[in-house]
Amino acid sequence: MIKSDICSLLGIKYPVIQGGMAWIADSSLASAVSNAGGLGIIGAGRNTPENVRKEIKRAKELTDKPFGVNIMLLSDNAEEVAKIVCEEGVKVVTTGAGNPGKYMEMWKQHGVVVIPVVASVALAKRMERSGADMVIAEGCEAGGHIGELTTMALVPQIVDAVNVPVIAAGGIGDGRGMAAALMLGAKGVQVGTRFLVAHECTVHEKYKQKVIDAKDIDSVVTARSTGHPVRVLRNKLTREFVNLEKQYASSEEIEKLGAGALRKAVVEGDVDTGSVMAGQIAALVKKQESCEEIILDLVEGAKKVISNLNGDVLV
Ligand code: TUI
Repeated sequence: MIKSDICSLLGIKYPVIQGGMAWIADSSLASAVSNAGGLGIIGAGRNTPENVRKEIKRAKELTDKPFGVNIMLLSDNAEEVAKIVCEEGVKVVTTGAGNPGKYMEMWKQHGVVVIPVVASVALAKRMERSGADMVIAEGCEAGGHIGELTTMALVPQIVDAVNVPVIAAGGIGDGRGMAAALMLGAKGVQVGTRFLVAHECTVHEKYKQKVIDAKDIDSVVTARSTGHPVRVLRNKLTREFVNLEKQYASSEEIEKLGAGALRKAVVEGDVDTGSVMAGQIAALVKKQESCEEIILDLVEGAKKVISNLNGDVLV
């Protein structure tokens, strides 16, 4: 059995957290992951506070297990959603794309377990000082908004820099990736792209198919020049981004091209001019499965490679 401190801290069976993917991770996906023994996360993204509250209420009906909400800090609604999680008694908050420092005190007062996603040692240390219970160290193999460092380089540096448990994210899609993360000192993993194609994920079928069809080199990073780089699968939209960036277009112009593009792909299934956010591990994701099958494959796969390690590499 693979277990760690984070299982008791979060009240979960397996140290597997589902990424709080904006527009994608709703109550259906989050409750399925929590029911299967992981930690399901509702991604608030840029959704309205009313819709996020509805999703939280629905998740409570679908599972009696703990689940969390991811707050995307670039959203204009971040502050309101930060309050809603307290009002609704949500057990866990993860954050992304910024520094959640100003909300920490409120969350701690309400007994929320706070797990910021960080992409640097400096932010990890700052978050620990402000009372974070754990941190998710996310490498730039991840889909969506990313930092600069890879998971391989980032995780051990953050493990050495903080005393709170570290969860690894970015590029983890099977038991081998999970085992590698544990070897780097992580106490668990956060997985996004593989859960995106889960039966219980309500993302448009064309989005799932694009992830399943992706090859190793099919993900690219757009909008680097704006300071908010985003990893997505190649399509007509990414070619337009390249053209704009080649012409040294302004950040406003580049961000305008990206506005609403994620929703367009997720909800409308427009995978040509929409933004198909996915991680570099997409090529390893070959079929749709249930959340339970995904979690068991991650955990059993990790156990298998760890127990075979001696025979394989030590003489
Ligand atoms: O947040 C994510 N991934 C996301 S958010 C998102 S929605 C979006 N849509 C369009 C444009 C931009 C975002 C899609 N994917 N992952 C967590 C994450 N956070 N990765 C990296 C970071 C990060 C980066 C820099 C966190 C903090 C940071 O610096 C903050 C500071 O103040 O130092």
